[in-house]
Formats: sequence, C-alpha cells, structure tokens
Amino acid sequence: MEVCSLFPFVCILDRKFIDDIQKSSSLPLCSPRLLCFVHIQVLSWKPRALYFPNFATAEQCESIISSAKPRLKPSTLALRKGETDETTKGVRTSSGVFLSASEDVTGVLDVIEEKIARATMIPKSHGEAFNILRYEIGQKYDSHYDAFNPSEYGPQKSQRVASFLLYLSDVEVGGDTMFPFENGMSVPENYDFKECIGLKVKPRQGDGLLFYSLFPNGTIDPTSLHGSCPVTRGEKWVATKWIRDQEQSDADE
Ligand SMILES: O=C(O)CCC(=O)C(=O)O
Repeated sequence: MEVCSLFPFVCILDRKFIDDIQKSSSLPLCSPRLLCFVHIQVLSWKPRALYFPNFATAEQCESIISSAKPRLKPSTLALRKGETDETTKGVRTSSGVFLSASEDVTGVLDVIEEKIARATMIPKSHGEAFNILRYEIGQKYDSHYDAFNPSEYGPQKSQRVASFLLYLSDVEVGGDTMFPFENGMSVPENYDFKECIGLKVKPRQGDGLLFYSLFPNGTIDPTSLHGSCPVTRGEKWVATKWIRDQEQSDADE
C-alpha cells in the first residue's frame, strides 16, 4: 500500500496485488466522478500500451451495452486513397455505433469520459465520441493503424494520438486485441494482416487498455499496428475512445 499512499492519484501495481486489495475491505470510498485509485500495468513500451484493471464497474458496462444495442449498424472503415467498400470488404466485420457522452441519458459515458481524461491527462475535448462495438462469432478487425498517415489518407486536420479501449464484456474464446509488432518484433514482409500474432490482450469486462499511436515527436509509431482477433465463442463488446492532438468540435464527429 506504500506506493498508493505516496501517490494516491496513480498506483503502478501488479495483478495479484490489485486482486488482493480489491478483495479486501480497506478500499477507500470513491465518488464515481473522482479518480481515487487508478491501477496501471505497463504492458509494453513498443507499442506504448497500458492496462487498467477494473476501470469501470459491471453495471456501467451493462448500461453502455443497453444504450448501444438498439442502434448498432455494420462497422465502417476510413478508406485510403484508391480503396473502396468492395476492396476492403471483410477487414472489419463488427457492428457499432458512435455515442457521445452528451447523448447518453444515463450519464455513464460522461463518468467514463472524465475518468479517461484523468487517466490519460488529455482533456475530454480531445476525444472523439465513443465507438461502441459488438463482435459476434467469427467477427474481427484486421490489423490497422488508428492514426491516419497523410501519405495514404491525404492531409489531416488533426491526428489520433492514443486509443483507450474499455472492454464491456468478457469473451469466452477469441476476440483478443492484438499488436503484431510487439517489442518492435520484425514480422515477415508478407505478414497477413488477418493473422493473430504478437501481444494479445484478452477482453475482461470493466478493464481498460490504452495505447499510443504517435511518438512524442508526432510521427506514427509503426508498432501501434493492432487489430481484434475473431471471436470464436461468446460475444465481445468494447467501447473505443480515440484521442486526438487537437480539440474536437461537433463538426469533427
Ligand atoms: O476490438 C478491439 O479489440 C480493437 C478495436 C480497434 O482496433 C479499433 O476500434 O480501432
């Protein structure tokens, strides 16, 4: 507990210790709006990825799923120059919906957004609306970058700096978020973007995953390539918050 009393804002702890203190009755009482304790595990430096166990409660996750479920549509892709819906068919097969905190009458997304801003120390105004995703059996998202390389996508008004994924459900089998270039590992030149390799993060309801798409100098980190392995049993729900280097206006959403 020493680390936590010295740094009550952020504790860097191992999984067992986190599980132990969560089982104990000595947890401080936290208002849901405050970030009393955010436990962080460093998953990797290449890419820069952090794990936040128990970032949201099961009730918060279920509430987000209920708000999103009636509004789901097939997920879409930002197309590179020369790509079409036809040539990219099958790359991303989930369903999803964009939900902003202001649209969520339950107030849960507002609380989560505030917590993400405090954990990342990037103001809420830099976040896009939440993209709530559902993957059914066989559905996946092939490896891709969240940042938009201007040489492939054309000039950008702003850039995605980081992505925060909040897992809204457990998944029985499959559905891991994967980073094929873990530790800057060289992957074969003919790497198949569908392949599930590298660092794999198993979805666990309420846990968060933050990774950075840009280096501090603003260039794209090649190791931030990531995707979602196919779900093979069960269903996966995740809320993605893309965080930009510029404030977002309603017109950007
Ligand atoms: O579903 C996942 O685990 C990854 C989602 C993702 O890559 C994205 O939304 O950009």
